[in-house]
Amino acid sequence: MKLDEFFVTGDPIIFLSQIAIGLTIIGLVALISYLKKWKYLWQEWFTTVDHKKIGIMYIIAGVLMFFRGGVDGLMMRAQTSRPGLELLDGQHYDEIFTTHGVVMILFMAMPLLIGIMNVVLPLQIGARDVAFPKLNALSFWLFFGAAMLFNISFVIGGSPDAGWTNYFPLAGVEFSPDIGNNFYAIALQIAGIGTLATGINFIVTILKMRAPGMTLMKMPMFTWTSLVTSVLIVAAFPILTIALLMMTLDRMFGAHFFTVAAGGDPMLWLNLFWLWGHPEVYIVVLPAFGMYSEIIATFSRKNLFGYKTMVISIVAIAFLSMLVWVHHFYTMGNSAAVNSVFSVTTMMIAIPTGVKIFNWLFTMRKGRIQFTNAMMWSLAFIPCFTIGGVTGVMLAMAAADYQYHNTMFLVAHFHYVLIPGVVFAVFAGLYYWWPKMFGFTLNERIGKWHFWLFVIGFNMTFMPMFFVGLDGMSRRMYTYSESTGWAPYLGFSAIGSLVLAAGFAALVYNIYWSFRYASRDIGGDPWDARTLEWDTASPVQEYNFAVTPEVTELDQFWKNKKEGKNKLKKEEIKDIHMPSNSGIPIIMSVAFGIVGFFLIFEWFTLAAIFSIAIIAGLIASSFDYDDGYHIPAKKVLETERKWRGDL
Ligand code: HEM
Ligand SMILES: [Cu+2]
Repeated sequence: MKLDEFFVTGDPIIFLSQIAIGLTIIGLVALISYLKKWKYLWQEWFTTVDHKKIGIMYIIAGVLMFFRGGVDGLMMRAQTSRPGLELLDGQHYDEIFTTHGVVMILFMAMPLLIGIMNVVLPLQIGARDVAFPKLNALSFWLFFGAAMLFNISFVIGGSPDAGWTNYFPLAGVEFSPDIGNNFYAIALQIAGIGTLATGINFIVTILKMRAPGMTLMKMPMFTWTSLVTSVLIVAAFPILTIALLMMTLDRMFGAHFFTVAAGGDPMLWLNLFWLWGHPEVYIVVLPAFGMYSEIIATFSRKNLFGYKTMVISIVAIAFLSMLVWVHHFYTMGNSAAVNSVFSVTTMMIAIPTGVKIFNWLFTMRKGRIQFTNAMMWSLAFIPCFTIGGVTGVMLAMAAADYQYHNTMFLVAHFHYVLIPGVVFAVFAGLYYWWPKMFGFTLNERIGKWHFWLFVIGFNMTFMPMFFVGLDGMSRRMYTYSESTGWAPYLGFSAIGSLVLAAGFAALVYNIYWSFRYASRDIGGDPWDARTLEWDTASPVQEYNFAVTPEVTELDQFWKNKKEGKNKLKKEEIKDIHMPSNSGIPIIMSVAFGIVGFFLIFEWFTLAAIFSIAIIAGLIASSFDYDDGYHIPAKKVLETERKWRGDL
């Protein structure tokens, strides 16, 4: 293989990125060495098994990936801002919408949500950690390794270019002979394994580690949505695993699962992909619903309206989400009867979703609403998401979909679902739980800039797409002529995307500002909240709870506060058992990354040799008899005294 087949060459934008990436890596390594922080990073972060730190690492990685995916989005909007522009050529545009879609869904939405779940879940159920802390670290490092592997594709080897859905036959070797799509097959596979492990980990955590007295129907709503999401992960991700494996066999080993000429069937790919892909969009939206529920209740000073119907509707949504996948290919030759069935199941999802929207509105009714940033995002979510939902029902009608199918109308629809449903929620969740993670709140005033710029920019960017879509502009078009009349809409949309980007910049500035200047004196419960995680210090002590809380009803922490019963008893504090750090997860992930890399380049001997490292890691792991250490009661008492001010 020649060097210029290895590195992507010939495009000035990519050439500049290569230089920038090289310099950034050298700069980072030099900076960390200069500050002598390697040991700190290794001991405190790279080998940690603490759910809170793992959560924070997920969040940092997710924000970085949001930046990457966002830049892709901006480039697409720039390219279509005027008719006939040639900022990107067709091939480059294809690569960018593909990586944008993959990065946003798998490497932005998933890690940000899983990151917040990691931080909050154990705290909310009164636990010390997740059920399998080391596996949790492995999940994170597999995701992170996979994200890095996927991201280098645009400078090394070439990006995938067949869309985030990677439909066959386009995605097969016949029409995509370059290795770009191998990146898709392998990186998603590695990330998927990590996600599946997370799903199992969270299910066990929630079912087995709740504080005494917390029955299923006394769990906070975010815990409920995390549980249901985890069950969906365990139901859906194995399907992705199999589909990607078949894709790998097709592309690299000459199998023909998806090629018609040799007896395969591309529709098999569509069925498998969407049988995972549709639940996947609920996997990312459900935890968001949980966050909004917590935040709206807290800042309305009321308990959540219709808790039971909320639980029922989440379960109903999850169940229905597995039964609707065919709505992604109504136009690909199903019978009218099949289309009708899937049309109906799809529309049924609007019912439980509507129930939830009304529950949130009723929660606010007669509440004493506080317009904090977390609450603002939750409020903006409701109308924006409703636009996404209503246009979704329009798309759900099979006959009408023959008109909208593959147009910008669809692109507008799913951004109206995913951005309020995921991104707004992550912002709301960050503002809300930031003090738990870092011990200070983000600045509310800069936060308002972040809010207004982002929400206005979001609507400016995506609203015009509904109109050009109805006017016949298909999705994934990299250019168009003046005579279409779309130029004013797409120009407006491009400006909107800059406003959106300015909103994101305001968030980054807010984080910077707050790290430097925000007050550290906020206590454990700055929002006067309702659930157990607020019964810990901010930032949370490494052992979470000095004494495991007892629960007799919903919103136990709120009740304790009202009754003045949230005091600790000195006698109850005992030695606390903690798991030890482990280097195995990160080392395993590096091994997975290297094997993945060789597989992508189809250097099979090297891949086989390095797979031995993975197996060795598994064996080493099974001989790891370390059963942790204890924090002495005296030390716990001291720590608790410091932040509680009594005892
Ligand atoms: C930062 C703001 C964003 C901008 C400016 C943006 C822009 C775009 C544009 C212009 C397209 C259409 C490409 C085309 O069909 O020609 C697109 C596709 C897509 N976007 Fe976004 N987007 C943004 C955020 C997001 C987010 C947050 C998500 C998911 C959580 C997302 C998921 C997707 C997906 C899945 C596709 C389809 C890719 C494909 O066709 O294969 N986007 N985006
Ligand atoms: Cu769907």
